[in-house]
Amino acid sequence: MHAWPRPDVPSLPGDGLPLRLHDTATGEVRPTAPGPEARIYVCGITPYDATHMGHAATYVAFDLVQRVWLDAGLAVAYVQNVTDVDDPLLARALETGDDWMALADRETQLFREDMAALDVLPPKNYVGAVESIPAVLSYIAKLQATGAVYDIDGDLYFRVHADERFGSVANLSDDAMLAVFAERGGDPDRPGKEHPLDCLLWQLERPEEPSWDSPFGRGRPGWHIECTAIALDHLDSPLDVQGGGSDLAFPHHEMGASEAQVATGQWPYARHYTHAGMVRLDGEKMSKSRGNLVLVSRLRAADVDPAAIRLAILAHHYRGDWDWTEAGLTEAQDRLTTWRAAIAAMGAPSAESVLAGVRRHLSDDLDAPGALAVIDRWAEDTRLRAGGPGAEDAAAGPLVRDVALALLGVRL
Ligand code: 5CA
Ligand code: ZN
Repeated sequence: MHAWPRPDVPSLPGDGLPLRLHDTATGEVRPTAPGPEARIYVCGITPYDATHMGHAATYVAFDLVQRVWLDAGLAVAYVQNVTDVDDPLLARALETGDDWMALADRETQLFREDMAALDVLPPKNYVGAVESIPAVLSYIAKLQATGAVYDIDGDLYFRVHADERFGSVANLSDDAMLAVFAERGGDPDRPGKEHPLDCLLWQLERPEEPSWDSPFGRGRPGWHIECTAIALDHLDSPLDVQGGGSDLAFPHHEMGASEAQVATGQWPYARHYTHAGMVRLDGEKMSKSRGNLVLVSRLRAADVDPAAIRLAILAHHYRGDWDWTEAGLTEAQDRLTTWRAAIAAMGAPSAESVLAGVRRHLSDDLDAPGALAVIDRWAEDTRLRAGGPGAEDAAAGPLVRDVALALLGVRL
């Protein structure tokens, strides 16, 4: 599958800083990516509806990871998937009478356009689940060879406790795991399961559903193994970062890590499991299933500057949950206007401390609000000096423009 066009990234003077990032598994902010190439897998969309601000915020957060790594001189191997066959997509297609493939193609294309508009750097490999079925089959076979697979009426299940470290990504209690599993696509109560948390690897063909030939019978893959297989098919393990929204920590990233650890015999699957907080609307998680959506495409159609959308996101630390509001967008638009005026103003003070400050904040667990405050102070300084005497640096405006674009993805 193709991704979207790569926006320009200006190179900045001096050296970027190594990125420290929060890891859900250990609860710590730790250094990332010790090698010359950083490897990241970020869970992509299930394309049955348009990109909302929650998706946008998650992909902008991981875009910052990529930007900080590039600035630090690392090569970045970034893989993102498209869950182009899964229960919610098929259910939506059935509901609307759409062809499931046409629905997935349409929404994936809209997502590409939204990401390009938001200046999100594309992944190196953008990979669909459907095109990855051969990889999925090979990882199921590997799991089978370890004895970690059993079947119920022909459907294949992974014994999650075949991984002795199962549970150590999200660190939930048994009760919490069971409750969340049932809420997020799991089937804890299916008769015949050896353990309620065991997860589906391959589901035999059902009426009205797409299916593929396999050594295990015609059917389709379970959700978690799709991401595991796509990641390991394109990236050496351990990954430096497995990323996604916090709603994926359990079960998705927990199950994926255990599948990978059993299939490869290697621990850890990822050195960091990093999760973005949930964006809410009126206090409720924004979600396609709830339908309480603010869509990127709708804002774009209303001529909202994508740089303002990005600034509205970056005003919140990626790890916290937050509410999308009109007031937040207005504030971001005002900030954009102020910054644009400052970079065009005569008499701007030197911006070297802006570069250093933005680098320092972003390298410390992506502290985007701290980085915005650095540019705010410089813009305010510039305004106060306008027309007055004082040290002037003609290179300052262009440098701030480059810092904002290269590190924050904000086009001034
Ligand atoms: N296709 C799977 C991952 S393999 C999936 O979760 N798709 S999704 O379309 O539901 O979500 C895409 C990404 O956006 C995921 O990383 C998810 O965690 C994140 N996400 C979904 N809703 C929100 C939200 N309200 N706030 C922040 N991130 C969100
Ligand atoms: Zn995933």
